[in-house]
Amino acid sequence: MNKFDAISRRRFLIGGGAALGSLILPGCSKTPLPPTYGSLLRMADNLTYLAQRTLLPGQSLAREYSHEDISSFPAIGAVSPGQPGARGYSELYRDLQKGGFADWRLSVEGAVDRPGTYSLADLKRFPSRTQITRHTCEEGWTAIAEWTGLLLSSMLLAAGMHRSACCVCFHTYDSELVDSIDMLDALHPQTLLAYRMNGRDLLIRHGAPLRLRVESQIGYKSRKYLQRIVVKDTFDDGGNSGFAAQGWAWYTGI
Ligand SMILES: Nc1nc2c(c(=O)[nH]1)N[C@H]1C(S)=C(S)[C@@H](COP(=O)(O)O)O[C@H]1N2
Ligand SMILES: [Mo]
Repeated sequence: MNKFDAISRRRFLIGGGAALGSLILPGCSKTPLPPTYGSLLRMADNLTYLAQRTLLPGQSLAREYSHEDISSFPAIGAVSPGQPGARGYSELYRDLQKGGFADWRLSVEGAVDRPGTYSLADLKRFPSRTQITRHTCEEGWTAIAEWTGLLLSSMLLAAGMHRSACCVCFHTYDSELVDSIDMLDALHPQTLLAYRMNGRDLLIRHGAPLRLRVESQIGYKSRKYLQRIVVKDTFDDGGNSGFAAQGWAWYTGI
């Protein structure tokens, strides 16, 4: 057992009184740290990861604000991935957008007992949560908005996530790149699959019809235009098609 194994195991023993802890332990104790690809920066990210996951309670809540705090909110990326010529253009998305997303489905796959697809109406039948939170973009701006959606954890439980699950990968319409989050973030009580923003259906420029909200991480981890969710029982940051391989820090806890 190496030092990191020991620390992460101890953290789980200390912090794992909740059922959640024992849920996360089996798969993840095998791969306590994301790979570094020999990069110094990645090693520093891993130290941040290790420090936060060791010292902070994994389920600490991001601050929530009141309606008066809601601010203007820039949109990042394409105006719409359905617009020919736009960055991240997708014919699939264009057709879905044309149909008002009636044919859009979220696919849930991988280390789950019940893989399947969900329409927007299906997702809206889950209990919803509304939260007003601050988004922090790596480019240096912040913005506050109200988000409504279902907890990612509800979806994972409904899909029968395996006890060995270690991380959750997100595929989107506007990019070939895959991103992932660990189970502490995936099961975090503020991690949402959001379909509403500021009381209205999510606008296309903000990721319609469904986006991720990971309030414990920098803005780019909150993927827009969700297409597929894949649960993995070994650590997977998307490898060569992952964000991390493009030089983005995989873990950006705030
Ligand atoms: N699919 C997808 N998700 C994405 C992005 C993107 O370009 N495509 N941009 C990211 C970045 S850098 C930020 S800051 C937020 C911005 O969300 P917003 O466009 O709603 O402001 O989305 C993140 N999620
Ligand atoms: Mo960002």
